[in-house]
Amino acid sequence: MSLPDITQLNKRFGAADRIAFRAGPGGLPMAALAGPHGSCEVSLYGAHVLAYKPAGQMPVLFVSRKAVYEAGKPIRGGIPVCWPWFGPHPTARSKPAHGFARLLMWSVLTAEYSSQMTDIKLGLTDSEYTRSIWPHTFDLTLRVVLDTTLRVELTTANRDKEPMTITEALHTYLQVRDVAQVSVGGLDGVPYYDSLTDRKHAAQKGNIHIHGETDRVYHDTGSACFVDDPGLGRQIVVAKRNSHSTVVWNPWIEKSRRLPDFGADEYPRMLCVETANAMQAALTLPPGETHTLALSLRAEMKTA
Ligand code: TA6
Repeated sequence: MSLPDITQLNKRFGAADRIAFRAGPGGLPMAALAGPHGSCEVSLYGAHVLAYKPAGQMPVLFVSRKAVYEAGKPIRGGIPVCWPWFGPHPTARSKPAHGFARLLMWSVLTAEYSSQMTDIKLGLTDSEYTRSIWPHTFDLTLRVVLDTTLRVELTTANRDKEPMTITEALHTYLQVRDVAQVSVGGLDGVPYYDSLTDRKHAAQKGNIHIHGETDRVYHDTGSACFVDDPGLGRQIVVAKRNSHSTVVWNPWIEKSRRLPDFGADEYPRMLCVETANAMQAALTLPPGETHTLALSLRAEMKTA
């Protein structure tokens, strides 16, 4: 995988203390964005948001200390882009879990800022490699907008002559103080599929509490999620647009031990609340059409 020239990126897109490109972990190029309301970091590898820190607050995203930063491997944490399929490939288990978008180097399309906002767009188009595992031509854009919230927008453009069917997710790893103390509101009454038991449930009862390995796909919901974290004295709001599924995941103890790029002691510090179109929310995009999956993250300190 050829790495973009960081000096050229800074010449073309850099902007004083607002937009800077540098070699991140593993030497992978990343963009550091800053503004009056906070800062964030986006790896060009996978168009992967690695960090988001609102001004005066603790970081919002979790990244494992054992994360791997190597071509062809997913980064454990931040906001992985799962596309053009969510989860294992529906028929070919040899194909990468959660698709290939998070395993490829993206290019910088635009990088701009104003007094309140810093905004970068990354792009990925089909290649011989992608067409060998997914026979479609496409343009994929990831836009990250840093202002009083962090907005992440994944836009799929079907450049093919045939319709394309995708599932997708912005697989957000939130940083929490102790996941066993956290509650997640916004999904009360929503039906969900429990991936651990392969069972469908008619309705979530009240807020979600995590007391073991949890891996659920909530269906037919456009609702924001409210992650209440008493340990850090804050609530993280995960709002979304054009997403019909929300995935909630924590590996807990045993699964954590089986993940080579995740510390066995890290599961209390994280919770995935994922903005998705998964399972029956698969999207079929006609030729020439576009679709944008949008996420907005904000952290609100709880008054004492
Ligand atoms: O978050 C839902 C999920 O599909 C879980 O089943 C678990 O596999 C997680 O994603 C992590 O997937 P990854 O491929 O990043 O290890």
